[in-house]
Amino acid sequence: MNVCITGATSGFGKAIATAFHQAGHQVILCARRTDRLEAFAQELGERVFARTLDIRSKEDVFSFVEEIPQDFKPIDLLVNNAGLALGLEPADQSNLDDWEQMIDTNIKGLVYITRAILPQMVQNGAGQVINIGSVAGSYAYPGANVYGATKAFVKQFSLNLRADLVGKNIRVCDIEPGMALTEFSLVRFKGDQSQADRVYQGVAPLTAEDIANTVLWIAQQPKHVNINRIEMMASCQAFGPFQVVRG
Ligand code: NDP
Ligand code: 8X3
Repeated sequence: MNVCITGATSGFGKAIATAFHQAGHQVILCARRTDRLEAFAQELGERVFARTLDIRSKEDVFSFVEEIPQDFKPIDLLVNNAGLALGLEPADQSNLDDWEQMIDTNIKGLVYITRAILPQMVQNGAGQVINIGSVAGSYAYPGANVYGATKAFVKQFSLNLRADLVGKNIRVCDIEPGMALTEFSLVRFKGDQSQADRVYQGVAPLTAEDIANTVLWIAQQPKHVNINRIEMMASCQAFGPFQVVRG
């Protein structure tokens, strides 16, 4: 298979790329940090096409897809993983630039690359899209405001893609993980390592490998099986009560 994975320099994306590469597939990788991307591509060796890309740039997303070498086509699987949360402040105190970056990455970037690749899949009569959503797209929590809303978009976009693509031999899934140990919190807290560490203190969160195994399993299902959504959490995480403010 030829597998395109966005956000492959860290966390889930890197683990997903490793899992598919180890399983013998060709991987097409992108992310913004060239040094990390090149080092990772070298580490993997053969069967890799890697190219720096900021998925917020519509023009560059389409150029990237154009530049994918012929021997890495057709793209059998697109894993829309690149994304981020920025900040945990209440909505009235949030940074508007952070909100825009989350919308531009988690929604617009995901939409650009999906739109750039889908016609090839339709023409080829085969393909699969696996989106990385989040439990934050289904459950509200304080400070998740725009981040959670972007992941709700990813969930509904995934389901609507299913509706459009049914009968075209293209499968779509939204994986919705809870707390997982990656660089996610370091990014959310703008490089504050101690704040990021506190998120995972005293618990066993999901790992990037847990997500990679799930993506691989979904891709390995027979063609007639479409996993629509998978919501997964660390055993230590569950749901809180509704808040009721009295008086
Ligand atoms: P990481 O921060 O470890 O990885 C995020 C990846 O996304 C990096 O490779 C980063 O690469 C890439 N990325 C970010 N912005 C862009 C951009 N504009 N263009 C291209 N690549 C970009 O976090 P995770 O692995 O945890 O996150 C992966 C996905 O999983 C995200 O969509 C996140 O929302 C989601 N998620 C994470 C959970 C968690 O608890 N960890 C739980 C649920 C969902 P670079 O900086 O080099 O561009
Ligand atoms: C990341 C999981 O619970 O931090 O999407 O929002 S959570």
